[in-house]
Amino acid sequence: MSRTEQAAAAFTKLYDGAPDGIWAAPGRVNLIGEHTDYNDGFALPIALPQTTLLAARTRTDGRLLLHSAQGDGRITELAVADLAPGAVPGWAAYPAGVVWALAEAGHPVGGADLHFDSRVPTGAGLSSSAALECAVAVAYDELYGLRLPGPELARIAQRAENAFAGVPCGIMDQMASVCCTTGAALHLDARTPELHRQVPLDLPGQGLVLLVIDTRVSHDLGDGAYAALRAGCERAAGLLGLRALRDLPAGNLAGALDELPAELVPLVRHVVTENGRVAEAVARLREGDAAALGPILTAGHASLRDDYRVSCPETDLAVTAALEAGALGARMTGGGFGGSVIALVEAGREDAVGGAVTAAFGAAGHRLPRLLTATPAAGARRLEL
Ligand code: GAF
Repeated sequence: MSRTEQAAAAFTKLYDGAPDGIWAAPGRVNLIGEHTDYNDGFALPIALPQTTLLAARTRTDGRLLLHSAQGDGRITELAVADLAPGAVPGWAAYPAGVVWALAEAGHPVGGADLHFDSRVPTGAGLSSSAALECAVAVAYDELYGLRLPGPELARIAQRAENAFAGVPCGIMDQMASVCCTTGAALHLDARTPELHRQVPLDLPGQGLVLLVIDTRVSHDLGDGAYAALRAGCERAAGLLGLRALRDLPAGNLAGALDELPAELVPLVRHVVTENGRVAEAVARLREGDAAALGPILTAGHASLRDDYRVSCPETDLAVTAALEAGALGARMTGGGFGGSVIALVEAGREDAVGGAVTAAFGAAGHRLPRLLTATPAAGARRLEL
């Protein structure tokens, strides 16, 4: 039985009848452009082949029923009319928040029976929550005949996470989950997500592998550190008289840093140089030179470690061990404070690099990492049964 058939069969058993359809939404890794999205800046994520599947069917009584194959077996039952920020605890806040956000935006949505089955690792910085949200967004879009463009669905999903689940994230993860395409990275302009571009990225064709190293140090964006960084960036932009740090040209960086209190200097330096690294990475990819991403990734990690200070001993060790084992470049990906590291390696070297990182973790007494490889995969979509 395929995964799709399994999800349909589980739905049928739970809800006594077949689903209206099955949708899939992927997790992501970001190649470069970290902590830039909430500064109206740029990023370059790819969708992972790992997805969250959603089997769904509309209801006419305004009830919203949620069940996850990864949950405790119980069905959470809610009334769409009663959905309110903060009212739904746990994982169900992410999908329920999307229904709330659609209704809040004035879209004519009602209830549904939902069954999720996710293969996106949780707590690994690979956007498992965005995958949950975006699966609901695309399913509701079709089931309720909304026909919203991808960036609008991503905005709805981000609104769910910000206002309903209380996580002050930017829009990168939701844009990646909805708008990525197979064989390309998504060049995101977070100020105007509609202007995103697909940048072809044929890793196997260029003899490259992107190794994803889940450090198994669980990251949590809701714990205050992410919000504090975001607030620091917004304060710096305000002090500089800018709408957002994206509006600070790299040529004016040195002068701007002189005007800022010391604690904001490294934050601003990271954001401005990171936007520059995105532009450089896109230029190299457009020239067909994916291997040239290597040093850009490694420079991005140094900036996140030394200036933005969102790395941790495990992510730093994964980067160092991967580079020592011959990776072309490596960096933490996602929000940080744990999560995953990506390493760009020549094809055939992935086992050696992965083995070296695992050995280094063992020697340091860390939990051993989980390894996977990533190729740029498709964004959220309906699956054929
Ligand atoms: C997390 C957030 F959800 C994103 O919006 C982004 O800010 C990222 O951290 C850091 O680049 O994934």
